[in-house]
Amino acid sequence: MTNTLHTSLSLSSEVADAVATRTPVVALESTLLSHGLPPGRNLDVARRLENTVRETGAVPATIAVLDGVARVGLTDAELERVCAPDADLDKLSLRDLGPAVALRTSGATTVAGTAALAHAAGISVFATGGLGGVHHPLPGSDLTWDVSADLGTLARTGVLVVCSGMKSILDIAATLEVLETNSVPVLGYRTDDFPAFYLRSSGLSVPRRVDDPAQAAAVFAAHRAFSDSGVLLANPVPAEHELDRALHDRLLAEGLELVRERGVSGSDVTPVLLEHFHTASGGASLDANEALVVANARLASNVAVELAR
Ligand code: PSU
Ligand code: MN
Repeated sequence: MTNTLHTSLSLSSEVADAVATRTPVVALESTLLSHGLPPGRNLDVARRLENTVRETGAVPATIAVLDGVARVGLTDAELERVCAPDADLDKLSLRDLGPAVALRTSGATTVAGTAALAHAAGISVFATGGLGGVHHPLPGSDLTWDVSADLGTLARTGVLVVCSGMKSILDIAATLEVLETNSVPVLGYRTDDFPAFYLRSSGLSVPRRVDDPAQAAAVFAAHRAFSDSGVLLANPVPAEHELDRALHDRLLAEGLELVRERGVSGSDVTPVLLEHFHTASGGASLDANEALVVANARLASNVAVELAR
């Protein structure tokens, strides 16, 4: 038997070289491109994210599974494939990686899937938009079992994830509790308020605050001496791109109603809600989403540069 995982994890030569020479690398996820943004716009964002990482002195490693090979660092043609209107990629969380590799299918990786592959490739800094979390219970029930595998993966994977908090469709207080239970430090970047993706504040406090990339890097390095878990660095959406709160609340209520009407569940909930925001906000949520992931890529890159010092 061949070593399936070994032969199925493929680093681009640029990324392999950077990892070997301890050059800063930033992992980027692909679900936000294929399932979170409309075709056309997603490719622009994908390239902008990679350019932002390069400008800040690190090597970008966008991650996806293509024809059963987990690719860390995509060529431009592979990036185009991930973003194509007819891509029809699966959404791959960590539980889906084994099946995708063994059955030779293709998919975009979520935070959980990307973090696991980045870690396997020797990359410790990762930028995304929003983390998955604990969903509110369905009407008529007082308990939900829909808890994103992003949380369990961060609990066991030593990566620093830079995000803009989590989407306000989630139970953010419960999500922060689960992160605490799993010993994942949560840091606010230049803020005392935990962000909520399109909004700069969720109304909840961050457990800790850092004010520059060097502090974030130092916390991550110190944490890793005691624990195998990851660290969450929460960077609020840039103020000029924050969604209007009233518009946000209306879109969220409509989106949740849509999800209920159509009986959407599981991993389809987030993409359906994001699409509703994007079509019903006249593009404002797209601008916010792009601005926040670009800012997160820049911050992740700055932290990766500090870590490599
Ligand atoms: N950030 C974005 N857009 C997205 C996501 C993050 O700007 O679509 C994705 C991430 O891949 C994250 C996923 O892992 O949303 C959460 O999905 P779920 O709620 O099904 O766990
Ligand atoms: Mn889920």
